[in-house]
Amino acid sequence: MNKEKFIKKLRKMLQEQEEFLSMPNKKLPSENNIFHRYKNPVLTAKHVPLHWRFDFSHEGNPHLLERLGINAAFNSGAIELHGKIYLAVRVEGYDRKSFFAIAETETGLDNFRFWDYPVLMPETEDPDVNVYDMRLTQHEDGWIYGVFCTERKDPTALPGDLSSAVAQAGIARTHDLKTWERLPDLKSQSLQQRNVVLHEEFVNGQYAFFTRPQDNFIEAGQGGGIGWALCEDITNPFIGAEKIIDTREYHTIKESKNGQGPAPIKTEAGWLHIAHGVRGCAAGLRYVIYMFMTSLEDPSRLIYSPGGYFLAPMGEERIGDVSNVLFINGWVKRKNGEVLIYYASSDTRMHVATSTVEKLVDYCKNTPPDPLRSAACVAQRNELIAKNLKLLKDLH
Ligand code: M1P
Repeated sequence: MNKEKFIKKLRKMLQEQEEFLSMPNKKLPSENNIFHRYKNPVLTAKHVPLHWRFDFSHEGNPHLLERLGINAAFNSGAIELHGKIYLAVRVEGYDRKSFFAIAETETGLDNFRFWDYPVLMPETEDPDVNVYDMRLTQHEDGWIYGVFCTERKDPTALPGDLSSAVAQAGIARTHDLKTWERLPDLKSQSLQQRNVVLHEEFVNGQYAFFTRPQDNFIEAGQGGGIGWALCEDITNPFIGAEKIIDTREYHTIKESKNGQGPAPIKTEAGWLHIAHGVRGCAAGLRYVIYMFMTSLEDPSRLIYSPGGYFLAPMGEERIGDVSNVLFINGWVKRKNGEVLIYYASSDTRMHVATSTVEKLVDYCKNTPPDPLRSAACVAQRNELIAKNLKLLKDLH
């Protein structure tokens, strides 16, 4: 391609991407009056700046070929700072390595723009092979913490085993999402950890973590569910025994595993939690999003546990790199009580759903818990039906 054509093509690509990025999103009618989905994903691989992918020099790349492809933009932490929404996005290259990048928007719903460079995350003396799924916590100590999964090859893997890995919780902190200080990885009594989240408040003068003890890289195994543990010193982070606060149960949406989403939101009625639950089926694992609440006095005490899922993969959300997955590690409570729920679908893209603190608390308090058996579910539903039929009679 001659230089003139090259420049014309590059300009066209930049303009087309700008049009794509500035496309307004559309709120969809709610099917359950609890939350609204939106028409378009808020972030995809296509949102990543072209200067991350192509070499723009005519001399070095006369055909304007892509040099470093991006596979996906998903599982993002979220925070509101000075009225803007920032997502700490898990961006994955064609080479299967993930890294973090910040995307910002004024609206929270569309027009997300990645910063010019991905996050430069410092490493510990034991380099990370892969990092992902950052939860952002604005802690009362004044720092913004990013707690994420750091994955490394299992040093005990047999020769030829190039899959066994070890997952632990990496911890970093920042004031501006630009410069990060890396702290040592969390040390716990569990063999592996993923989906670890820092609570925003001190508890008994200590840092508090939601954890997910697991026996190996994939399976929670003996790890009974979402755990909780205190830590005296975040710069030397050790936790002792983990208390399981939200257990896995047989024949439920979280029978295989579960994991805390972002840090819980404080409400007058208690701490509002959102999490993912996993079950097995003929199509593989199915990941859905569910909610629960814990007590204000003791954030590790479960007080409401609505049965079933809150959000499950729907339409195009069902398909992607790892299909049948909804995953969440970011949400934002705005001053007006609105909640922006950032969820990822099928390890591929990011979406937003909106609700309010009032509705989500109502949902948690008044949705009946999972009665765990078909007959008990029928009894539960019949109670609702009988009540409604009576009310309908009065209506006519
Ligand atoms: O592929 C689905 C998800 O699998 C893992 O979550 P969990 O540890 O609960 O199984 C994570 O790798 C997550 O990033 C991924 O979305």
